[in-house]
Parts: sequence; C-alpha cells; structure tokens
Amino acid sequence: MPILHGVNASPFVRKARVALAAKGIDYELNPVMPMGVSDEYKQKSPLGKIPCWEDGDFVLPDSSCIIAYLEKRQPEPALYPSDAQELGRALFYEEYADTKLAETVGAFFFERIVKAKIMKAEPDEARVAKTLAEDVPTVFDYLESQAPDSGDAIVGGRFSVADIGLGSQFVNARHAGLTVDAARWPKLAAYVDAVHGNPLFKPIIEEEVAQLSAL
Ligand SMILES: N[C@@H](CCC(=O)N[C@@H](CS)C(=O)NCC(=O)O)C(=O)O
Repeated sequence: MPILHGVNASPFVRKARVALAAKGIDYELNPVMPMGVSDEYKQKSPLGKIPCWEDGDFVLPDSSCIIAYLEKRQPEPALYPSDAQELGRALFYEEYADTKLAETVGAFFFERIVKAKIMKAEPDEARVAKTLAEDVPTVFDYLESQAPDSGDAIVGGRFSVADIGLGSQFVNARHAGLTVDAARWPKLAAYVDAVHGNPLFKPIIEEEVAQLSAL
C-alpha cells in the first residue's frame, strides 16, 4: 500500500488527499507532524515538509509535484485543464493558494488552532486582527474578481487542481474561524461553499472537524 506522509489539517496534505480521492487511489496516511522531523524523514523529503508520497522505491515530496505525478500516472479524471491558457491559469491559482493565501490563512490557523488548541498557548489575537485588516481584504478582493459566477470550478467550468489548492486553504480558514463575508465577497463565498461541498472535499473536512473538535 502506498503511503502519504503527513497529518490532516495541513492544507498541502489535504491537496494530495483530495487528488488521491479523485483518482480513486488507495493509500495509508502516516501521520508525520511538520517541524522537528527526523533525519530519516528528511531523506525522503529534503525540505523537511509534509506531504511526501512513498510507493515502494518511489518517493516524492511536495503537494504540487505529487498531484502532477498522479495525473500522469492516472489521467482520468483530469485534474488539469487541457487548454494551454486554462492550464496556465489553473497553475497560477494553485501557486497563489500555496503562497499568498496560505500565508494569510496560516496566521489564523497557527494562532487559533496550532497555538491555542495544540500547544495550549495564548493566541496572538493582535496578529490575527492585523492580518484581518491588512491581508484578508487584498486576498479576498482578488479572489472575488476571479471567482466563477457559480459552481466549484474557477477555470473553464471544470473542477481542477486550482480548486483543490484554493479550496484546501479555505478549509484551514474555516477551521480557524475565518469565513468569507458573503455580503462583501458574494462570488467568493459561494465558490468556497461549492468547493467544500464537492464530494471529494466533504468527507475529508468532516473527518478533520471531528478530529479537531476532540482536541
Ligand atoms: N510546497 C509544499 C509546502 C508544504 C508545507 O509547507 N507544509 C508544511 C505543513 S502545512 C510543513 O511541512 N512545514 C514544515 C516546515 O516548513 O518546516 C507543498 O506543496 O507540499
């Protein structure tokens, strides 16, 4: 059985899990916690990050690389648009999700979940407020301008790696109590709801909510 190293609630592990679910590939989740990983794990994932995929002798870190590999290995259902421009846009949304959106949501998730629930420390609400005032509007305004008029697909009317990347970060936002105000960002709010309602996301979100509520 192939192994996906990493823990639930990591947006990058979740990306890989959603793609694996889409492709119908079975795997075992090996709960490697990020930070302070072993030297043995660094042999597999040289940046020391999760997720990392291991299938026999084949080892591959990084959610984006894992999803691209899965697509070649099993092309259907396609998670990347076939049109060149749509592919470019989908890859950019994935990149935006993995960087700017991840940094913004990460501030909430770190303070409210990692610090408050796991480390049992006081969250830095001033940092949360600063992120809410300065970063959230910029990021949500941009995504509102890009969000589809309806449905769970931001590119070409078909669910893709872009929706996996964006949707996954918004699961962390949701866990940390950062919601999209539908009065201010209506298209983004509807899009996030649609992605989270997608049957590939829904069971993973439910599993994580149950795990987090037990903390
Ligand atoms: N580009 C990587 C990012 C993965 C990532 O940053 N994972 C976090 C956990 S959510 C991590 O392992 N952090 C530990 C560290 O940065 O040392 C991917 O897409 O897989």
